[in-house]
Amino acid sequence: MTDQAPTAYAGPERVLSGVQPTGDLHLGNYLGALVKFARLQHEIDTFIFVADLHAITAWQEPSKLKHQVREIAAAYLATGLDPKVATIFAQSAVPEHAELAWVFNCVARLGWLDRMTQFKDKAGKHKERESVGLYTYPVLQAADILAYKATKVPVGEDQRQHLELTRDIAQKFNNDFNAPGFFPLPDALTQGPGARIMSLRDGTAKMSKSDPSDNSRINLTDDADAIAQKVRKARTDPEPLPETMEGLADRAEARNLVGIYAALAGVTEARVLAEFAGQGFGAFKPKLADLAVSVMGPIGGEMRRLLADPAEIDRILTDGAQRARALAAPTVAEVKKLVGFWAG
Ligand code: AQP
Repeated sequence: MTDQAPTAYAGPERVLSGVQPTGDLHLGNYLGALVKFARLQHEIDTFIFVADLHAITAWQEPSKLKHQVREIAAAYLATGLDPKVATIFAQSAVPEHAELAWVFNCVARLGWLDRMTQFKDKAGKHKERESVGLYTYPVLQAADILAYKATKVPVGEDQRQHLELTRDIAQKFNNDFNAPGFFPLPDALTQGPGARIMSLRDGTAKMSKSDPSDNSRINLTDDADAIAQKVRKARTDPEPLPETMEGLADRAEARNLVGIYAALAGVTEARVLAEFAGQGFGAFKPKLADLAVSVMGPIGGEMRRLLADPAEIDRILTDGAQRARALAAPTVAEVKKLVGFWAG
């Protein structure tokens, strides 16, 4: 260990993010992550992966996992990721993720992981029954990001704490191995109106794939009828919409629906209130349903079209994995040298 002053990373800006193939993607994944990927690919070198290593931190049916990976890849393509512009790949096709994660397991401290709220939320009262992988999940996430020396990570608000841990790991690695500026300290890109979409049944819980109630979320593959019905059934209150955001302070469900409308329409929440102030949910919900159908409907259709030709998706993932490995392998080789491995 040295106590050398940190030197700033001087490499290029790069975006990296991923989604787990653990079930139907929903509006929260779409607004919190996928929309940002499609936008960023035209601004910065962008790497987007399907997180199948992360997925098995909870049980996944082996006969279905490959298809689940293709579904996420189809969602990426249907929401505008262009494989000629962005690098799209499956995490398990790039062994450097797991290799670097082991080194980072030895850099991260138990106390750091003990503070991760997502593990506490997911494990609940029975943490001794969870996989060790679920506990060290944020360490693998740090490896995902730093194998590519990514500097920007577009994620939902729920991932902010994990990004802080990635920064801590990068900083400690740079210090411990006397390699100032070797890894960047990446920034989470969580800004935007879709950063935290809440459940349609409970405005205090995030919209999540693993919520047992399908009515709690709008899935990317829901058809128009399902979307309209879920919006109609969404929990609300009897009050009309107020004129300002302050008026939504204690109305979690109402605030969530206004936020969803704003994110889907690409306008501010204030603008939504300017349009609907004084109206009740009987008037607002059908407008929201129409908007959601018009944005999400074509995505589901395009996913179904893409999934009809899995060979083409596999071709894109194979090509992406080659490009990803070409970048990650030299970084991990340098890490092995810095650590002093025999095979370094
Ligand atoms: N409700 C949400 N609002 C905004 N962004 C969200 N994300 C997830 N839920 C919301 C963002 O979607 C990206 C991919 O998430 P993931 O599938 O890798 O894992 P997750 O965050 O654990 O998503 P879920 O839906 O909650 O899955 P389960 O239920 O399996 O845990 C991330 O950028 C995440 O921030």
